[in-house]
Parts: sequence; structure tokens; C-alpha cells
Amino acid sequence: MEIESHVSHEQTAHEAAEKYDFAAIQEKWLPVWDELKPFATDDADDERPRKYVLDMFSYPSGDLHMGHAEAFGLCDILARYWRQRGYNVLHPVGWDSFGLPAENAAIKRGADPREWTYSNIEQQKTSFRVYAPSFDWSREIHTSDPEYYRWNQWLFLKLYEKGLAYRKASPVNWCPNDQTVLANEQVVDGACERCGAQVTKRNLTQWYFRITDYADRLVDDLEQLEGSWPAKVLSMQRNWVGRSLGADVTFEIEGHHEPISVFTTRPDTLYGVTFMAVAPDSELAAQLATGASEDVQTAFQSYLEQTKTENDIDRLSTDREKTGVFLERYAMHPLTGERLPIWAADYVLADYGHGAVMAVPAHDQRDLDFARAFDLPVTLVVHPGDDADPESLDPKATGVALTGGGRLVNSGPFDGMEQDAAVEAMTDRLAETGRGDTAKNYRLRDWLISRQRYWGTPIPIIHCPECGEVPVPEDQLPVRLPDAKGLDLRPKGSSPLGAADEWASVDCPSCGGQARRDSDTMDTFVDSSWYFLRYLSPNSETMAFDVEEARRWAPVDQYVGGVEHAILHLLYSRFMTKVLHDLGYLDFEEPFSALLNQGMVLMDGQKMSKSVGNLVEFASEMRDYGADALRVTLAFAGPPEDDIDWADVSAAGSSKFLARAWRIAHDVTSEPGTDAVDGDRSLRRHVHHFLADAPELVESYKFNVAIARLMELVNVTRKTIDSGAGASDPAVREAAETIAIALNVFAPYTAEDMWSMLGYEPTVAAVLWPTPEPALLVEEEVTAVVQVNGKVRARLQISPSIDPGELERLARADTNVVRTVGDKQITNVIVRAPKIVSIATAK
Ligand code: ANZ
Ligand code: ZN
Repeated sequence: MEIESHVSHEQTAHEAAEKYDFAAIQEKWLPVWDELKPFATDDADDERPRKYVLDMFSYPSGDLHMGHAEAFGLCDILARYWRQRGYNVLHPVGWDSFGLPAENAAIKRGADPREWTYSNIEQQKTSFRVYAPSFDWSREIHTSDPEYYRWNQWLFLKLYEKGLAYRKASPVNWCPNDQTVLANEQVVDGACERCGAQVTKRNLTQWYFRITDYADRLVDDLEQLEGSWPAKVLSMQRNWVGRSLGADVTFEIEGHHEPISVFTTRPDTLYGVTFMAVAPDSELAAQLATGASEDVQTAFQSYLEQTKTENDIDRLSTDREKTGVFLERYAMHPLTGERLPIWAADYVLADYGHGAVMAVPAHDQRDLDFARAFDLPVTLVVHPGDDADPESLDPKATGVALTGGGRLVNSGPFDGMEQDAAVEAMTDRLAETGRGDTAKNYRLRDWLISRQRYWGTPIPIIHCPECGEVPVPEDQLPVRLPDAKGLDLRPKGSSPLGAADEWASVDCPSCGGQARRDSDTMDTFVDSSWYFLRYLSPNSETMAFDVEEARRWAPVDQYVGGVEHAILHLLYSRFMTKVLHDLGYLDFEEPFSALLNQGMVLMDGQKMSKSVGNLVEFASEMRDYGADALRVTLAFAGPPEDDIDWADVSAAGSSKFLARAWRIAHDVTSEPGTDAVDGDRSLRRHVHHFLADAPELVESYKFNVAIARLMELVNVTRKTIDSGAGASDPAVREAAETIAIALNVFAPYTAEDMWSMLGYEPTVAAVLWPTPEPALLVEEEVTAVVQVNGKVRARLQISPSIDPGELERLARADTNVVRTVGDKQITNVIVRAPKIVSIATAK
């Protein structure tokens, strides 16, 4: 659908001066700002306190879109605001420019991923320039530059040295469409996060970062972020690590030398165990099946094949029919010695806990479903209390497991204990007898970082037939990507780099023999796990980041970005920060002190997309309304965390507001520097109340409320011009200057133009937020006169807005009035608030 341009840019010079013309204003100030570079932060002697304000960096998939406009617009409010509050603000920009989309687009078009990527970056830069976030452009980075990715390689080698990067063979998530492995984090509901294809498992040798070593800290340190990060993100991080506290319990197996270990979060239910279940795809299941009858072996094999096609989420689902194979084996209960049949069941996962469970069907739903499917016994051991429905006490009949608390029954010496006490007592008992102990478990798995694709950071390892894995010596970094020309980038299950023979074959750095480079590239989440540190010394050729600069600037004070990064990017950045801390490079352990998640920009209630046909293009909105109106519209739409439906907002309305504000500066006739002290007092009070209130609003992300207050100030100022002392009133100038200064936060072009019309040099962005005058903030007082029988008997200092009843009460209570009235009867009281109270008495 074609959108008509709402604004004609063809105006005469005269009209342009009279009318608010956003395009002319943009054209006027852009070159000035290019020249001034007002946001460069390179002065190490700058004494101002520092603030690091950062947007999640952009992926250059094409031009900027409305999502960028919102995220970068909101973040810029904070960057500009803090600068006006006297801070030295670092607000850098860069591109997350490695990754699959570039490669896929390149394959589709037969182009080079490099060309595609860098031309998109150019386009985004051009758009950013006009949108005008307060970036320090001198620190621009691209993760696909060798100057950047050599430090990914350096980081990899640091982790490798510490044993935090390692290679192992294991079943991994495999996307058959993209022909690459995926991290657990990239599998959403069993499908590839990017293309939606059903993910399968493949046994492959891959590189991992040992993030599980940091599991406890990744959970515990979230406490530091409480209140500064969205609660939802904190809980998503917590759930992703998925720490469970409980116990490990060991069960002897008849005719098998090795006992089974299980992890349970409910050691209190130990007497309720009626069978054991092991993951079909575990080593243990295979061992146990070997001794079974031929029939069982056959059944087990086919069950195993079926299991391999299933994903973890389905396997764990409670609303799924339970299947399994009895392995003709028995375990022994560690406390009662009871015989417990052992089953292979796919609802048990091989790589969680020990790949086996003690099944307590009375109190666990999946165990109960299984017990009902195969008619296994169900023993209630935690009684929910006397007021429980008696029927509910038979889970085998109801089909509903009792998962709540209560008192122990059928549990021998533990009977009558409260659940919490029982957990402890049971665990102690197991520990005493050497059959168990407290244990922790995590859902988190090590971070799989290798990818079989071209457009990424080559892994700096050389495989030598003699020496094995040999790290590329630091002085040979970067290992540059070979030219894409001549390489077949199409997905085929092995990295395209492997086919770049000349590139791949090298001499072993250790023995000098023939060796080959590792041909995988790194997950791009590695690039973004530390980029915020690179901005601090973006051009350093000797280090990833300057430790001194990091001490000065980091951690990031304010991070802004989408909630879609609530898990992966934030988790990896937090991990990398902790690793760098432990390596002695950083003196903090959390990278982002405060986080704001902006909502999405929707159209007609839906996510915008070309295929739905509801795409609002950033470029056309910029053409029709300009940067300022777009920014104000996005900030004014509602709380920044909420989604914005573009169908419900009005950029034209924002434009009108900006024109009204602009016109005030245009109308002011007093000279720059005029003292406002004799100006209209009521307008001055408005101005100073605004100056006092807006900071708190901006700092608590109530941008929409701050803009509403600014709109109100514009209206009051206009009223004063039209009705009061007029445009020459010094209070009008004070108001106009205040509006320009505040508008810099939301609409920098309009603000700069106003500032210039008011007779000042650019840039308004460097003007400090004025301090409100306390005298103009307190409630004003006026003098009310109290007469008794026509004679003035008292004067009261009161608020001009006092309520008449209150004024009368104060008048009657005045000591002088009380004395004058004496015991005479009051016959009449006339109250003219706030000026006069007239009391008449009987003679
Ligand atoms: C006995 C029990 C009784 C359990 C009860 C729960 C309730 P979270 O909290 O997620 O860590 N479990 C242990 N290993 C498993 C595996 N490899 N695959 C599937 N399930 C497994 O869950 C821990 C609980 O999940 C453990 O506690 C175990 O079942 C099961 F009333 O043990 B429970
Ligand atoms: Zn060698």
C-alpha cells in the first residue's frame, strides 16, 4: 500500500522560517552536529562522573526498522538526559555483523556475505545519522572485522587455557534445514529458533564453553540485580539455570555390581518409591537390558530407536501417554530392602541428574501416569491433612498425584513428621548409611559454541596428527576467514572452511608437521558476550579491552534492548564477565547494572511483517514525519515496556506538539540572558515544577508522563503569550528555554532549532538541566484579613487555594479574634476565600 506523504517539503524560504518544517530543520542541524561531534567521549581527564548507556547492538539484516526506532529512541532519552545532568556519558554504537542470515542471503543471491553485511551496515548508518541518537561514532565496531574477531579468538584461547573451552562428542541438537548444530538455547519447542525446522539429535564432536561451572554464581548474583532488571528477566535467567536442591540416593541392583544413583527433589517420599525408571538412551539402560531375555532385548531396542526421535520437551510432558519397557531387573530400597522393578521409560532424560528416577507415583504426576499405565503399586506417604477430600487420598483411582505438603505416613520411623523436617531427616539417614547425600542439579548445559558455517569467527585451534589439539599462538592471531569466493557456502553438515584447502592446511605450531585448522566457526553469541568491553578501547591492537578504561566506565549503567534476549545474550554476557573477572581483567561480576526491555512495535495488534502486509517502514515514517515526531510518538505511546500498536498512535499529533513548542521559541522577543525574576509568576511556577519533577519521571522510565508534562508546559506558555504580558515577558523566555532543554531529550532537532532561535549557539544537548528555584516550588501564601464587626482583628498567612471552610475555622481559632468575640454570640460570618473573613456578633 502506498502511503501519501503528509508534508510538502517545497516551501519558500520565507515560509520555512515561519513554519515548523522538520525536513528543513534536520538538514540545517545534521551538518552542524557532524562537525561538532557533541557526543565524543575521549577525554581521559574529564572530571564529570561517568555513565555508560548502551543499546543492544544491531544486527545488519537490512535497513533500520521500527523496532530499532523504538529501542534506540528510548535508550537515547536516557543517554541525553544523563548528559544534561552533568555526566560524562558513553553511548557507543556498533554492529553484530557475523551470523547465519548474512550467509543465507548470500547463498540465495550468489553474493559474498561480507558485501551483503557491510552494505547493510552502511544503510543502517545512514539512517542512524538522521535519526540522530547521541552516539559516539568514533567507537564504532563490527564483530566481523578481523580487528574485532581476533579478540574472540584470544578469549577462546584464554578459556581453553583454563579448561573452560573443550571439545567432546555427544548427542547435539541438529537443524536438518540449516545443517548446523544449535545450542539448547536455540531450540524453541523442539524446533530451530531460526527456521522452525524440527530439530533432531546427532552425535558430533563439538566445542563447548563450560558455563555449568558458573551455574551457582549465575543464579546467586541475580540478587544484585533485583529491582534494576525486570523481574521477568530475572526469573527467566533463574529458570534457565534451573537449580534444584534435593538429594542423591543410591539403590543396589540385584545381579549388577554398580548401584543406580538417582537425583530427587523429594527425599521425604522415599518410602513411597514403588519402581525405578531409567532413560532408555542412557548407558545404564543398555547395560541392564543386556542381561534380559531376548524378547525384552528386542522390545528395548525398538523402544530406544523410538526414543531417539523424540525431543526433551515432549518426553517431559505430563499430558502424554506413558510408554516403557520392563527390563526384568530389580533394585533394592535403601531403607526397607523392598524389591523395586526397573523400567526403561522415555520420560526420564539421559542427561539430567543421573538419567534415572526413583518413582513415587502417589506424589509425582508422571510417575503416577506411568504406574496407572502399567498397573504398578501406588503408596501414599505424605498425607495432605485431615480436611483433605478422602477420595483424593487414592491417587491410583483419581489419577491425580498429591504434590503438596503434609505429614508423613507409611514411612516407618518417619511417620508423623512434617514434610520439611522429613526431607532433612531422610537425607541425614541416607548419609549416615552411605546411601545418599544432599545434591544440587541444574538444567543448564555447557554452551555449545561451534558452528559448521562460514560467516563467523574461526576457532583458533590446529589439529595435528602428532600433537592433537594445538592452540594457535597468540602472535598469529587473527586467524582470518578465507575469502568466500570459490567456497561452496551451502549447508552440507560440515564447515565450508574445511574445503578451503589452502587455508586449512598449516604447519603444526608445536612440531612443525602437516596439520589442519579447526574448520568450525564460533556461535555469534560469543561475539556479543563481551562487545560492551570492546567499546572502551575499540582500536586497541594489543588488547581486547583496556583494563583501566573498564575500571573507569564499566559495568554498563543502563542497558536497553528487547526481551527476546532475556535468556541467551544476557546469560552469556554474564558468564563471560565472570570469567574475565576470574582471569583478573575486571573488578566486577555483573555486566549490566540496570536493564530496560522495550516493548514491540505492532501494527493492528500483530507483529509487523512483509508477508502479513502490515509493515510500517522506518524510512517512510522518517520521510513523512521526521526523526523527532517519530521519537516522541514512540516515547509518548505508553510505558516503554509495553507493546505499541502503530495503528493507535499519531505521529501527526506529535508533529503538531513539536510545532507548537517550536513556535514559542519563534515568538519570544526578549533578549538572551534576560532575568526571569520579574516574569509572570504563575508561568514561572509551572516551569520550575516541571524542572523539579521531570528528572524523577525520566529516571523511572516514565517517558510518556514526562512528555505529557512538557505538553502541558507548552500550553501554559502559549496561554501566557496570548493573554498575559505577551511574548516579551521574561518568564516566557525562561519557559521557552526550559522547553528547548527538555525537548533535547526527546526531539533533538526541534530542541536545537529552538535553542538557536532563542539566540544561543549549538548545542542544546550540552546544556545542563537547570536547577529549579525552591521559592517557586513551595505553595505560595497570601494574607487573609479577619474583621470582627467591621474592624480588622487578625491577618492570616494562608494558601491562595484554601478552602473557605478551612479559612473560617482558622479565623475563628485566632487568639485575637477569640478575645474580641469573647462570650458574645456570632450572628453572621462571611467568607471570601482567600482574602476576607467578616464576623458579626450580637451586641
Ligand atoms: C522422586 C520424586 C517424588 C520426585 C516426588 C518428584 C516428586 P527438578 O525439580 O526439575 O530438578 N527426575 C530426576 N532425574 C530425572 C531425569 N533424568 N529425567 C526426568 N525426571 C527426573 O526435578 C527433579 C525431579 O525430577 C526428581 O525428584 C525426579 O523425581 C525427577 F513426589 O524424585 B523426583
Ligand atoms: Zn604437531
